[in-house]
Amino acid sequence: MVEKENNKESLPEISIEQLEEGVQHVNNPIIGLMPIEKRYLKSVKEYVQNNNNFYFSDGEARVEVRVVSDEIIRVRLAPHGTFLEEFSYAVNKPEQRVTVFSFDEDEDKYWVKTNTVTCLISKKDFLISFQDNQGLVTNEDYTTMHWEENADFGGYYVYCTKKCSPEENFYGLGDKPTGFNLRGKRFQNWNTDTYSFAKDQDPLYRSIPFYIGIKEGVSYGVFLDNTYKTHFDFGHQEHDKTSFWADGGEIQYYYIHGPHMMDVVKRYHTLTGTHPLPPQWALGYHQCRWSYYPESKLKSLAKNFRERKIPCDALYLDIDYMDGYRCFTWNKKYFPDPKRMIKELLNDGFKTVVIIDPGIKVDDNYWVFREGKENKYFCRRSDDYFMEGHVWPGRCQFPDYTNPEVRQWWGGLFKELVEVGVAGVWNDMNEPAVFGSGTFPNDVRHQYDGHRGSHRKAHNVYGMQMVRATYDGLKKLQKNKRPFTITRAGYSGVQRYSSVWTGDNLASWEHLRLASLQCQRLSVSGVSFCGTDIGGFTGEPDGELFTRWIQLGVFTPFMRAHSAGDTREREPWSFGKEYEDINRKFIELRYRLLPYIYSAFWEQHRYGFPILRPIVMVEQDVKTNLVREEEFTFGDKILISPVMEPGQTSKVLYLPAGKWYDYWTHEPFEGGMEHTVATPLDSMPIFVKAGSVIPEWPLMQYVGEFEPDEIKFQIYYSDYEVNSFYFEDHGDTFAYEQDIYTEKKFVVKGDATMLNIKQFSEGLYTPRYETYELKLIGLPFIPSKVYIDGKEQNQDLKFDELKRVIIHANKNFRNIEIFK
Ligand code: MIG
Repeated sequence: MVEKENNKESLPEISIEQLEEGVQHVNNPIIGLMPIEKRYLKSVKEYVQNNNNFYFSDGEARVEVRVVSDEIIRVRLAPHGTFLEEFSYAVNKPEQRVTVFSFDEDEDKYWVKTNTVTCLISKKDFLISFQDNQGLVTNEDYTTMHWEENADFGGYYVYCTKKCSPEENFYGLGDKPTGFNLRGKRFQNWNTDTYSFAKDQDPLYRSIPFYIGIKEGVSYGVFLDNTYKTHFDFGHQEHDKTSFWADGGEIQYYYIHGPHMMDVVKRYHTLTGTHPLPPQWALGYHQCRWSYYPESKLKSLAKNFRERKIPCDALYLDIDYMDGYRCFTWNKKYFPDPKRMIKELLNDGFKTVVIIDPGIKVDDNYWVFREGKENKYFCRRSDDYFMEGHVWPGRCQFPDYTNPEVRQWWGGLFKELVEVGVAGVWNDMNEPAVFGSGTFPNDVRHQYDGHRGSHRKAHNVYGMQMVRATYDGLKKLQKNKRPFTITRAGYSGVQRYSSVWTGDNLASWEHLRLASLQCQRLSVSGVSFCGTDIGGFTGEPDGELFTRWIQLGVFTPFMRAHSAGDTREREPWSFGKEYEDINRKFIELRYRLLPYIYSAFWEQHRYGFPILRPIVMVEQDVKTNLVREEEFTFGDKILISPVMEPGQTSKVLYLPAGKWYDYWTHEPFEGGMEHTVATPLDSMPIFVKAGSVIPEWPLMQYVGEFEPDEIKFQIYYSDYEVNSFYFEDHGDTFAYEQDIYTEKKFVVKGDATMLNIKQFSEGLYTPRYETYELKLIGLPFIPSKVYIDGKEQNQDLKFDELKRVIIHANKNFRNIEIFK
């Protein structure tokens, strides 16, 4: 299959350099070439307070400072004094969540103060800065916010320039395929289909205008909620300035206080939401390819997984399952009876996920096109012509997903797919991508939920609104079953509707490294449910690269192998027995750890914890020269240092402060230092934090194959107190919203002669199993007595070959004591 050469040209635009030089010339039809100047705020002349909103004016321009919560303050700029209507696709509920704040002024400045943050506005020069309650300045303007009139479209280019201190580092911004620290670099956000993207290529598929700064060990965040093309410069043009700007709309940013990076990310989640719980099967292994067809091919794929005993939960249908690439249709030659086929796959434990693109074929005999045409659901150009472009089906028109009525219609289109049993939907090409031109022209109009705008404003949210419509539609049609969706494009907040994958990567060792970086970065940017095309989309991995990618994939929240149509077969067994056995071992590991992985999803959903945590997040004051960027923790208990080089037999890694255990050998390791560990192909460095309680399932070939009759917990001895969470529920409904779940907290602490494990429970779910198997790892003494809830037990307390002591307890135990 030939990939269309497309989407690579960028749109005509005014060069950033021109803009940054401060003066540019635009061709005004009436007066010819005229200079456009950047204009800056002057002195503050007056202020008005309205509840938690403070308005400062220099006589013409106005600035709004809003106390959003104790730790979040929003700043907006209206160059001519009138703010745009309050509306955001990213921020769920912009309402106030705080009661205590104060306002004061002295000769030089005003200050708006909450318990944690003070926002200072200097009277003379209108500079804004933020301090913590100890008076430490975390973030301050270098120049005042400024703007430039945009004569072509109306509105303004809007800018904010902050001081950047020599020690300051920057993180976030979503899917950027670059080193973890963004310092010294410049980026833009404009969702772009980037087939076979390269390291450092920018922009890619998603726009997440949110970054985290760490200065002198203190973290803060800035979320620029602006959907136009946005730009970020982290000390690139000038080493002492961090700037962000947008090609339209408002400067509207949220300052989010830390002091820890984790606090910042959690608070960013309070603004933009978290992932709903995915159906549990979606955390299993997914097998995808462009494309598996016809039916016999899919069937033999399924058979292979079961016969070879390689666990798998989902199989994908890429664009060829459709009739001439018409969405919501089937190619009946390849798939004569989809309902029967999907049912048969399901009986064997496989869910079927299908791709749906936004381009609707212009064809009056095609019901989706007719409905869209009759109801005026497709996007139109400024002069009312329909927006037409070529994608897979040929000439297409495109629904305006920024119109709630269109979203409603779109959601309903999934009715038949749900009826035939499709379990998940994959939204592709929604940057939106168009062959040849790349994307829509800027003059395309969008309804924008009643806040009309051109494509300049709607481009970056188009894909997010598409997958939102998809998610909401599925949720309704599936009657309280959790939808599974995956999207390529997105904007801040997309996590409320979907998982994402990083797009068309390459089968190379460099891309394996990028996979780790991109997923970590997405995770701290609000999109934890992410993954990469395991093995690389284009090009050919060898067995070693594929296996190393599977190993990393076990620890990416979304685990899917995918490959382009013109590549060789890419299944876990495609590279020969040696690799197949290792791939199986690691996919099995994923399935054993599913209850741990699921619990991490719950912590993300409920508390806003990112699932992947870079080492700088785990240990904010870590010496950066010790950090290997590919290393991260999954949840807060398991650390992974994936192997990133061919032929590598050992690697040096860093363990953050504290005590750790080698997952494979149970050998204890000291943290706060580097270690050299062996990395044979059939292994990968995995470490567990002392004090952890890690739940494991018995091995299943797919989620729900059987109900476990016992949950196993690996309990790692610690001489300091450590808490662990464990979550369980039905796994595929929204009953958890009515408290039908169980959240357990374990508290582990030991000393030289005893180990104590406490359990606390919350929620209304009762699992069917009765007992736990507890594997005690790292005991520094030979145990002789066990008490469960005060009663001495008669259990065998011998060490097994892996130096573990295994005991059993009722699932409702409250307190276990193990004595020397
Ligand atoms: O123009 O559906 O990124 O995962 O297999 C290419 C075919 C369209 C791009 C996606 C890729 C998918 C492919 N799609």
